[in-house]
Amino acid sequence: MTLAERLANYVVEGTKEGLIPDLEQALKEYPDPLAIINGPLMDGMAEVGRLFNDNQLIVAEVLQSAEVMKASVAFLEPFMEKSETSTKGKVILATVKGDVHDIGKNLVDIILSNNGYKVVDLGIKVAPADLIQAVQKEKPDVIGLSGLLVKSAQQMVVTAQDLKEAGIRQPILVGGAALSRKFTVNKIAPQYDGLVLYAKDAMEGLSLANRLQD
Ligand code: B1M
Repeated sequence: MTLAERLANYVVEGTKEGLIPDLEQALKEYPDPLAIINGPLMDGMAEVGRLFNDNQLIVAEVLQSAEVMKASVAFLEPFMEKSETSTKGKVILATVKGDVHDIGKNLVDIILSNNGYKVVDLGIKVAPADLIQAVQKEKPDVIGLSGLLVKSAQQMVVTAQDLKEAGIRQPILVGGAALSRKFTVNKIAPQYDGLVLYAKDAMEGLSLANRLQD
């Protein structure tokens, strides 16, 4: 197996045996740590999603794959580029109500934190009322919402409505597998008085946040 195949395979098999030496090797071969995550590790996750969908994996096995992904990101994080600039702005991050998926959100946290943002991570399954309370307390420049389930996309519509009703106007950045730019523009944005922006990945999330601060 090639290095890329082995890295994807750790995620698919949910095993960490040999993972760290291969990640060390990948750091020498790939342009940057994010290329390792977005490349072979995400390929592995896509395969896990496909197998799970096909009933060839059970939740417990997917959880092991998630552990491998998390361990890889934790190992690679210190090697990621960090900006020297002081805080560019504050971002509140949350996985929406009813959704436990947090690997993408945590990646957004790392990328934003490494690039000068103060991130307040509210965690998973965050109900609109808790989000509103945190926004009122923390007064962030951007509100970041993540969600991977189809029902999470709908939950983002509800969350945007609730934020609006609470008089909140800060820009909302949304991301996650079940979302699309079209859904964001047609379904979420009309429910909110401020800007609603869609990011397909963590790096796009960073560039959108940067544009908002300019
Ligand atoms: Co879940 N799961 N899962 N799962 N899981 C999916 C999402 C699914 C597509 C798998 C499938 O069936 N093919 C499917 C959703 C189906 C649907 O709604 N249409 C699914 C399901 C069904 C479920 C359960 C319902 C299963 C069950 O219990 N029967 C259950 C849901 C529980 C709940 O949430 N209430 C469940 C549970 C789990 C685990 C706990 C086992 C585990 C999550 C562990 C964890 O996160 N701590 C898990 C996993 C790992 C997956 C898959 C395989 C991988 C997700 C992942 O971590 N990807 C996933 C299939 C897939 O996506 N291929 C699947 C890697 C991660 C880096 O990508 O989060 O998409 P992602 O983030 C990307 C972008 O989306 C974006 O940036 C990242 C890349 O840079 N992004 C943002 C994300 N958030 C952003 C926010 C931003 C900006 C960009 O700004 C704020």
